[in-house]
Amino acid sequence: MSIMKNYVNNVLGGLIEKDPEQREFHSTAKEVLTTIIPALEKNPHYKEARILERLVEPERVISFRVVWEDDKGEVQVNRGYRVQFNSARGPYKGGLRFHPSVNLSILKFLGFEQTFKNVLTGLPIGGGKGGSDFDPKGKSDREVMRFCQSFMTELSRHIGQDLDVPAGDIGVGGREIGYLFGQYKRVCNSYEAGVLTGKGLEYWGSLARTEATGYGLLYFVKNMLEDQGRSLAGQTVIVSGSGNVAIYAIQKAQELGAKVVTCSDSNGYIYDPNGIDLAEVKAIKEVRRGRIKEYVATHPQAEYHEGCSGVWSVKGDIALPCATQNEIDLEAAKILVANGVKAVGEGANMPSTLEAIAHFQGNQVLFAPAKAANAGGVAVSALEMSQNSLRYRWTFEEVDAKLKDIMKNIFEDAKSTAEEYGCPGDLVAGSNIVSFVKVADIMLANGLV
Ligand code: NDP
Ligand code: 2IT
Repeated sequence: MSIMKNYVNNVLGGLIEKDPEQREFHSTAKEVLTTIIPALEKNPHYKEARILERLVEPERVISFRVVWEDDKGEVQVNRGYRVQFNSARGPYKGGLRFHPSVNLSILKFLGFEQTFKNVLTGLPIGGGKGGSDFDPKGKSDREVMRFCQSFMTELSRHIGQDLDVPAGDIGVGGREIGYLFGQYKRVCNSYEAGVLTGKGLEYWGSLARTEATGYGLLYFVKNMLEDQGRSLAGQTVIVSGSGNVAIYAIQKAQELGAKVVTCSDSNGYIYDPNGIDLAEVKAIKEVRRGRIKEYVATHPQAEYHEGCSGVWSVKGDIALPCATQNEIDLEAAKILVANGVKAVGEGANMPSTLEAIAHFQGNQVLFAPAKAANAGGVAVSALEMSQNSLRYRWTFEEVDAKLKDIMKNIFEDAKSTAEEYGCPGDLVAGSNIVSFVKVADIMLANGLV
């Protein structure tokens, strides 16, 4: 075994030994570290500086108690976190996730992934992630507000516009960011607009931030297809999820002439042979905060199937997983390939398992990895920070044009780096190497950090 392969295996083995239960974090670390071996071989000084051991260790992990009162007057206790992973490129930046499954392994995987994703945007932001095991589902607006206020009362000590800038993720959208921002302002007695992104448009939010992740995903996939002489027009697309990322991915896919036939939530999926009616999905999810099965009440031609994983058995040309991690396992990947899928674009973070990625790549499926394909959301968050610093607002068209450029650059960087390092067409390796080399060089330039 080569020296560098051995080095990577030792570091990965050390992670498993230290925190055996952190499976999600081990997966993402394995995906990144095993694909950057060519860059380690070109730069043997990284090993001497123990750069991998430094990269996999978050700079700081904060865990705290969140106590709040529900509508019945009962006391509730949750756990809050912020993982400040890496500040080489700028203030820690990354979303907050509110979901019962949240734990340190999930937040470390997301923070590690975010560090590399944020470098790809070319904008000056480090990587972090946070959240809570709080479940916003079934809670009243007042309960969500009281939770957010309690959560921010503690979090406010650890963030700041030049220190750490959270945003949304699963379970955290405009409503939650509004409550969190209100409490930050109250606790800190200062209007520090750039401390959070994804804010409402009337209080320093950026136009196109809501749409950015889904739109960016489609811009990336469009670049990837056009590079192969293909187009999105006329393609059948399978989307999972029905939240922020899925909704705006569906919107842009339809605008670009594709037919989207599915969407889902954690209970099940919809198949609409006529193409998903996005206005209805928005009414269910954004207005009523309902369940996706309600779709069939107004669309009798559509089918609802219990169980979200069945969505991958629907036949289509392009699959866009936009729900959550590990939603495409090897079995689902085999079904997709057998059904003739030509491209996969990851809107969610780590939606495909390592085995599923290998199966796609081994079967000539064009594969757009999450940290490149879904970077549009955080990119527009960084543009929101820029606008807040300028005390100025760009038009929707200006932000959208910048987003398009950023997604094109990410695709081209990943593609050319994959070629340069001897793995042409492998956008997983290409994007990991681009960002790894940049972060590693900054960390070395900054001394023993
Ligand atoms: P939302 O909370 O808006 O939507 C999440 C969607 O995924 C919902 O439809 C939800 O269904 C479904 N979902 C959540 N957990 C599961 C699960 N365990 N199994 C099946 N379905 C599930 O979140 P976002 O759209 O913001 O995020 C979706 C993904 O995109 C996440 O992986 C996130 O990290 C990633 N992402 C988000 C960005 C953003 O800007 N928001 C940027 C980049 C990536 P249900 O309602 O039943 O829970
Ligand atoms: O995973 C992600 O990139 C996000 N949830 C968005 C983070 C951000 O800071 O906008």
